[in-house]
Amino acid sequence: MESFPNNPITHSNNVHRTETMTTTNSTDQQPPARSEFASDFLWGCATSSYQIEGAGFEDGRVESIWDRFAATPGKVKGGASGAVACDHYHRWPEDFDIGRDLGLNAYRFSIAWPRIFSEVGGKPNQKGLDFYSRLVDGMLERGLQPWATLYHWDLPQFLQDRGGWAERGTVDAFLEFTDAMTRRLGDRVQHWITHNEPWCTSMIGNWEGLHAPGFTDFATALQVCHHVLLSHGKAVPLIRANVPDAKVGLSLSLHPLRAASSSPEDEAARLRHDGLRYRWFLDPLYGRGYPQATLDLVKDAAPAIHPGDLEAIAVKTDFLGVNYYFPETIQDAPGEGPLSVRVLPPQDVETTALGWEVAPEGLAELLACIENDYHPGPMYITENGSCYDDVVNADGEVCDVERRRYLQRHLAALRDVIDGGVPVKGYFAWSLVDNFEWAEGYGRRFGLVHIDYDTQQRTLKESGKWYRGFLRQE
Ligand code: IFM
Repeated sequence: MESFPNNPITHSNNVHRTETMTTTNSTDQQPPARSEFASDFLWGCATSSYQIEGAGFEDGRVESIWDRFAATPGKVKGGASGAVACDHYHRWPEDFDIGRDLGLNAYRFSIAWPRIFSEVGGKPNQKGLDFYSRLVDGMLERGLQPWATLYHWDLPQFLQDRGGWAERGTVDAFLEFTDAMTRRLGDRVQHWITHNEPWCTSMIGNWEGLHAPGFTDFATALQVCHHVLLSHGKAVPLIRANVPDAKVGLSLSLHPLRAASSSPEDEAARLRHDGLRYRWFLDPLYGRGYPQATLDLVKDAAPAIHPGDLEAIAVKTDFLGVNYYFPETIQDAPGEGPLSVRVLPPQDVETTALGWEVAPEGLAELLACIENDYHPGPMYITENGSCYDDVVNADGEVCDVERRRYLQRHLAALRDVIDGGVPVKGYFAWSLVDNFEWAEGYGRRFGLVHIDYDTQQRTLKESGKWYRGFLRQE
């Protein structure tokens, strides 16, 4: 689950500059065709371990912070957890067959750290390593290029018990995990994403308290964020040492930011929000350190930074993963949170079932901003998708026309921004299958494939059929 429109957060102060990069007015035209993208463009779907695997305590998997959080009354809607989820742990061959039949040429998955380590300094769990090895073989057999994410939020609880990401020692533990996985899979997996959405790991989990581990302390969140970025920076050379010709990056969740009005106050608020939501991540990753204006605002909540940390974080990467869902509108709100800003809920615009604005032009705007501001090299859309209240009809079909349209319009926007010169090399739809949507439980569906959680039956939705036709150029 991404930031909610009313959370205390939000994007770039360069939105106006997009005009020089691209045009974004063609998102409502004809659906795009695959032939309008480069022939080597990657077409994937993305998933994550805790959201789909299930098999909560099988084959030596230990408790994660999400197991603990989900077991805490009131934290997850309906008291749901990922204990069974889509039972992908056992049903992955069927899921990968669906991916192959869709015509995907890539698949993004994440590795559950609690399947690999059960104690600090322990030996990696052979059964956990073997599972991911089988998974990767299964992808390759079906023509799916594996894109492995090392951290998609399921921290082992034993590490949280020692302070979690707020503790510097967790960086070392992450490196042990990275080493184990890249040694085991590095002969077959070339593409590695160190972290998925550090914003969510740090801020939603430790400031907003809406995700595991559920803390509400801003200083803790900033320290967590620093350690997550540091662990990324330190993992990159390790991955390169273990994986021949590795391609390494990380995935950030980002939003284009709009000021609520043309008033100087709202514009200033947008810039403050931008400093934390966008520059706090991209500036250090691209060698500029944390933005001074934001450091001044957060004052004593600023993280402890050791000599050499910023150099480590600024390690050169091979790509940037961008997860895009919606734009944010920012209003000046004196005294509200450390930045005196408010993120407004969308008004008088089309939204998804989660209340997220549908704004394909925002994808183009965001990508053009990143390109203008940082020139990060190749970018991949590592997540983009929409939540709707899908139902299986009497004919056994899911007519999710809104999701199909969402997908078409976002791909059209992507085509246009690429035509405008922004180097995006692949697109991963979120998600292959409906899954555990974190604090929202199972009521929120993002999949191209419907899951009946009682029977585990998979049904390709209308949106999935359209993606299949698009990919197969039918
Ligand atoms: O389901 C999540 C995913 O885990 C991270 N990015 C946003 C998705 C939709 O909320």
